[in-house]
Amino acid sequence: MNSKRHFLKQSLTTLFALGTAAFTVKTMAHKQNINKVASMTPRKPIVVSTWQHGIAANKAAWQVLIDNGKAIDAVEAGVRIPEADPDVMTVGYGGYPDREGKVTLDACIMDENQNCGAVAFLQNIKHPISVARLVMDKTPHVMLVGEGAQQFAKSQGFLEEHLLTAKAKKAWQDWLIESKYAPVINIENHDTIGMLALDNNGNLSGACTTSGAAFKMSGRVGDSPIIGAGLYVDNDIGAATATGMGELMIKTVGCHLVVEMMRQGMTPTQACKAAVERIANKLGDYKQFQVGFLALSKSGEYGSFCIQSGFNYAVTDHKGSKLLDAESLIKI
Ligand code: SD4
Repeated sequence: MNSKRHFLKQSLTTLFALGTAAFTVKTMAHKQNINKVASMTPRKPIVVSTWQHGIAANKAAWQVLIDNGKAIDAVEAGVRIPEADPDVMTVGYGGYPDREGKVTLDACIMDENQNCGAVAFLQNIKHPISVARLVMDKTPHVMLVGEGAQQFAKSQGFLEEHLLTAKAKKAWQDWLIESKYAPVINIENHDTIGMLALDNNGNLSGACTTSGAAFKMSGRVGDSPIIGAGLYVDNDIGAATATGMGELMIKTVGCHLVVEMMRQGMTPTQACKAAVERIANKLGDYKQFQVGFLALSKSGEYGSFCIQSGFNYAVTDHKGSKLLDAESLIKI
């Protein structure tokens, strides 16, 4: 073999060996992260959820968890509480309508086996999370929207109900006076519930449900029913959910990003912060909006981070329930 060819062959062999070594190291590091997470003694059961209404929602979820129930059943039971509460004006019954005066609901749910179900632009059905659960359990699909979602819900025994309360109607009528069509979400008019739970068997699940941005355009769907944007669960690593201006979460596939950051070894808080920073670095207009991420790891560690101060979340475990303020990018 002439020396040029010999040199080339040797270089290629070396390069291949280096590449293989790098890949092996990376794969090992990745496996170690999974093992690290899996080998910690999980603080379980535990349930976390967004905003103050999370306290009442966690209570219902906790009941399922301490009865040795599954995380997927806990999160469904939990978020049904604000869905049915007319005083929670950002979720389910009593939620703010769109600019046409219609309450349109988005929800999704995900279990420990990567099964998931979602509904979007669903009208006149009080518990979108339970419809999402049935989409997951009983159909070959992940998401049903609008009329189709409603028909499916009715076929499963859900009743058509009027969801626009007098209070929400009044708010809409007041809004109509100026009819500012900019889909601005600020800290006052959004309060989606996203809930994550770790059960006694060490399994994670999550649920997210909302009436979306108040006075949104008709047909607008936010991040909350979109797996990866408003919710994501990977039972090897952790789970994340989001609240706030859904468009920002969709553009960055925010919750999937949070879980992937945890896979790389970040704590839940660090991962939520990294996702908020991604939004800040990529999307110029982020400052006028609120976004909050909440994450729970396989070991029961939780954390949160948001753009504006004012986002809080509820944590319930054996020590009781508490409401915590998330750290924020913009401090006031
Ligand atoms: C949305 N993310 O529809 C939802 C709104 C929200 O707290 O989170 N409210 O964009």
